[in-house]
Amino acid sequence: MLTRIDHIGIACHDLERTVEFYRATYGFEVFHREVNEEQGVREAMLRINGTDDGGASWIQLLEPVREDSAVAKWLAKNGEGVHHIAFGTADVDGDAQKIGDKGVRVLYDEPRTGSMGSRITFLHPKDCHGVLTELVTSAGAEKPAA
Ligand code: CMX
Ligand code: CO
Repeated sequence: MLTRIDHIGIACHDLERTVEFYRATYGFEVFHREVNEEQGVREAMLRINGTDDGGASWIQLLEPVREDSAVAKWLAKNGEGVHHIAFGTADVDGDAQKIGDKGVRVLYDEPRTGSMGSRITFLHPKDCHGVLTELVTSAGAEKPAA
């Protein structure tokens, strides 16, 4: 069961300048940074609020580290902006299976590694009314779905 908006992924050309905008404008601080080589991104996670399923909602700022990455390709076509949304679940495997059974293309056979040791998969934007949609189970403890 999807129980929160886990994050909104925002593609940018310059991670440090974008981090500074979010800090100076809204007061959001960086909680975590990492490079995800598999996804081809350098990212900063800004923690916005906790959620009642035991997780949290984040802004994920993304700068490509490779020209052949999904984010680099998207930036070249669209410029900076909202790249994807992510829903949080305690069971990414089960939810991906259920959503795939409805005819929505799930991009990975098995979830891959996302921010902070989470497990992630993606739904094809063309099957989701134009929205690239991620499903994520965080590495931290979450309350089991009621
Ligand atoms: N949102 C909405 N539509 C998108 C999109 C996005 N982020 N990315 C691509 N599309 C659309 C394109 O506009 C294009 O539409 P048209 O055919 O109408 O022009 C179509 O999807 C195909 O796009 P493309 O540019 O040819 O790109 P690809 O098919 O090579 O890749 C996708 C698209 C979704 C398969 C690829 O971006 C992907 O695998 N994404 C998942 C991984 C990812 O995004 N990682 C970065 C984030 C990591 C993280 O969150 O941790
Ligand atoms: Co994401």
